[in-house]
Amino acid sequence: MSLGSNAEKNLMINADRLWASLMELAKIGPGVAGGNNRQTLTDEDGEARDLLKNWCDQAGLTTTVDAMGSMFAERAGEDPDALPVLIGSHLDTQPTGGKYDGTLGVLAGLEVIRTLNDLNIKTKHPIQLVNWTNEEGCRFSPSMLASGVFAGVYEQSWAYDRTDDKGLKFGDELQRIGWLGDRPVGHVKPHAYFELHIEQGPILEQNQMLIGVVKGGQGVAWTRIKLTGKESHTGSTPMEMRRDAGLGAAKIAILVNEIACKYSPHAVGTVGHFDIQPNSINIIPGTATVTVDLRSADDTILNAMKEQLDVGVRRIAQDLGLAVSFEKLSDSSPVTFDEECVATLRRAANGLNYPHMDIISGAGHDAFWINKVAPSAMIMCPCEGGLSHNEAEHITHEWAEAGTNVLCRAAIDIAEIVN
Ligand code: HGY
Ligand code: MN
Ligand code: MN
Repeated sequence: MSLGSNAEKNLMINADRLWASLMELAKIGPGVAGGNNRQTLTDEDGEARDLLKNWCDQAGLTTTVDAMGSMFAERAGEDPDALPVLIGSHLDTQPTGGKYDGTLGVLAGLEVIRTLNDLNIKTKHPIQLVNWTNEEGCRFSPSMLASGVFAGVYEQSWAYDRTDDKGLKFGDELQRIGWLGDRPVGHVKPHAYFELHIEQGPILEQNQMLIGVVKGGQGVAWTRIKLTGKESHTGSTPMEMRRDAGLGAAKIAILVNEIACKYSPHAVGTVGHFDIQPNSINIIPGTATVTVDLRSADDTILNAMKEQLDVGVRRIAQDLGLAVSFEKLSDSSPVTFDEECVATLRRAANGLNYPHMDIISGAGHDAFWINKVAPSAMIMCPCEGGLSHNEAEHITHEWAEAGTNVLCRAAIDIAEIVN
């Protein structure tokens, strides 16, 4: 059912209320430079969940929580047998994250529901607001963990055993913050899923677009590589006798950059984490652990990069006399979103006369996994300078408002207004 009546055509969200909620939530887990450090399953994540739950209660929603801690707050539909339309994203942040990555998608979903309540708009399908646990994957890898369990990509027991760099387990931390839900993962069967997210790249702003209609996303391959050499004295060990794991890590960073640049702009590659031990100025590093993040929207390129990484790292290890081990942290193919959902979002942007363009998401999102179990699609708003995963991440009121208006139109289009 598309947007017919004038009421629907004039339906706009309350942008000031949305912005006030964004700023209120941004107070929880403040960073050191104006952004946020609200990592998954920390006390700060628990505080943000409590605030969201209060807001959902005030909006008259019924909140359920599943065994991965994902929150589902339902606005009832008129047809009790109709499956819910899910809208949402994530509240967890990077250690030096911004105020809007994930948070905009959750609070935009809340604003859609608040607006429908204000106007007493009734829909056939229920609408559920979702906060997915551990989208970022920086504390407990891989990213999009809870949505991955929801989509059957990961076993819940495997997810529970994921550990952070202090050896704390995901399952134990979920219990500790009091958000181990009583519903089985998958207790909700979505009719469709829509996610609003900041672009986290420069394309929309450079093209003066308000909306990105996301047709799909890059495939992602995360690997943790451990090199083992031999600690020895930096002063008295001749160069030809060394087994320098730190040197190996540095060469891997150069290798990853060379591989990705070979396929640029259709690929990216990063070594984001280095751990060199014993990290002493006058000891040759005996062990080094690095993480490698390879991405491409082209599966052939992604597979070629993975192969070249494997061959190149083994050669580096052999040349330097190092032992090497690989741990695959995540491995997902490029994503293509549901055509009907994408068309619904494009129709909503058109109806609002917002300048928009099709885009492929560079970053990973929960919608990538939910797309496996329900028709899903995303919209994006620009972010200043394309900057994200940086405390200086910023968006304008206008961008937040436009994205939320499109989310609202699309959600009620699929949820079907009945009054
Ligand atoms: O890694 C990603 O793309 C997302 O930010 N978790
Ligand atoms: Mn995100
Ligand atoms: Mn992120």
